[in-house]
Amino acid sequence: MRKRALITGITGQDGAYLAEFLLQKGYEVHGIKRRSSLFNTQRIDHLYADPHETDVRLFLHYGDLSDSTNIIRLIQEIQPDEIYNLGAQSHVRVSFEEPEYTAQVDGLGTMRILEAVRLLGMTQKTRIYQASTSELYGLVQAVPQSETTPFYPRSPYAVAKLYGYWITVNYREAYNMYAVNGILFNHESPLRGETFVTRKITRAVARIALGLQEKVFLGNLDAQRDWGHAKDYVEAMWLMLQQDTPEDFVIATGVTTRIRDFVRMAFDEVGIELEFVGEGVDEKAIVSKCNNPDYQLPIGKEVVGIDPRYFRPTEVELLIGDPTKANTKLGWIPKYDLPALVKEMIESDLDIFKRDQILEREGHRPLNYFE
Ligand code: NDP
Ligand code: GDR
Repeated sequence: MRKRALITGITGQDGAYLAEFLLQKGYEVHGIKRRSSLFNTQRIDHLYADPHETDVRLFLHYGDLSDSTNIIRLIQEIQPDEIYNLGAQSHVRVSFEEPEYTAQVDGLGTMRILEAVRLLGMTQKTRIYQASTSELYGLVQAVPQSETTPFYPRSPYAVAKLYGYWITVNYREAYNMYAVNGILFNHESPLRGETFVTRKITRAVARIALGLQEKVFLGNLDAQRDWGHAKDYVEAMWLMLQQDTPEDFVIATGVTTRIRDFVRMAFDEVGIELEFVGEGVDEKAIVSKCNNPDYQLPIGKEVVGIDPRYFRPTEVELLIGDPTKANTKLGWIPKYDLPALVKEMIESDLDIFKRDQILEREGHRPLNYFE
């Protein structure tokens, strides 16, 4: 029998990579998408086949994690063997602006999935993956952070995810369910949302190099993140649901990098060397060398500035994960390192914005224009 998976958040970065991964493994994949006034399935359109064709294995359903009745009905109809709960208001900065909604979806939404499986009598049939996060560690207690490091969340997002983490553990213990937390550290890709820092940087570097944008404004350049590739991380999610006993795992690379150094690496990728000058909100980055004749940026040109709007009321300064348990028990070893990730993201954004450059030259409004 073909396995059936249900993915919440299938239209997001991880949902898209996971759907592709599971389809390749032969699964029938069901995804929940939100109703939106515009199409929101761009990341999975290449996987979607006309429902009238034969051997269709990807199905999309309208739904929302804030709607219990919808969640219960979908789980009942689909009867999934595996549920991947990836749906979330996933932006940490935004969670300070929308704390209640974030708690509804990221916290209670997790409980809705677990409770639906319990109410429907499916506790021994359906395995559940909960998208937990390194944001749970928050204020540094110890490094590197492992499955036993204490949590100290630093944002409404992290507090909501803390509830999601513990309600998953509780349902596992109370009802003998196969429900696990993947404590995933930051993972990025060309499909990363445009307002997360890595993608914001790679988009800006591509646009600056192509002469479509003057400079980019960022927030805290001193924060350190353990960045991996989303493609590697969705494999770990699947592995976590294939074990004999349900357990929680940290998924990370074990290498941490400052935001400032990610900026430097991204500009390096297009042959532009930077020098950072000034301190705090007065810090900026200027071009110190331009080795690429295609991108004519003058020495001394300011390409990065600081905008305090991007600072967070409480920040997570240092994340560095210890993936030993995943390495040994799951046999999970990431294939990408940070330089390969940066290269792939820059190449993809250059490709996107070269198309915009052509449109602009021909007097049309670029398709991807927004800051
Ligand atoms: P994205 O922001 O790219 O995707 C989030 C998904 O959730 C989108 O499909 C979004 O739909 C959907 N969603 C948002 N609100 C709701 C709602 N109310 N009901 C149902 N679905 C909703 O996140 P990622 O793919 O990067 O992350 C996936 C999960 O993993 C998230 O839970 C995130 O918090 C968590 N996580 C991510 C990490 C990372 O580094 N990427 C690290 C650790 C954890 P729409 O497309 O319509 O907005
Ligand atoms: P994060 O990712 O908060 O770690 O959450 P994000 O890329 O938003 O921020 C990383 C760090 O960069 C600093 N920063 C900026 N961030 C943004 N977004 N924009 C800026 O201009 C900017 N300048 C500096 C931030 O202050 C922060 O320190 C991500 C999300 O995917 C979560 O859903 C997930 O749980 C965690 O990763 C692990």
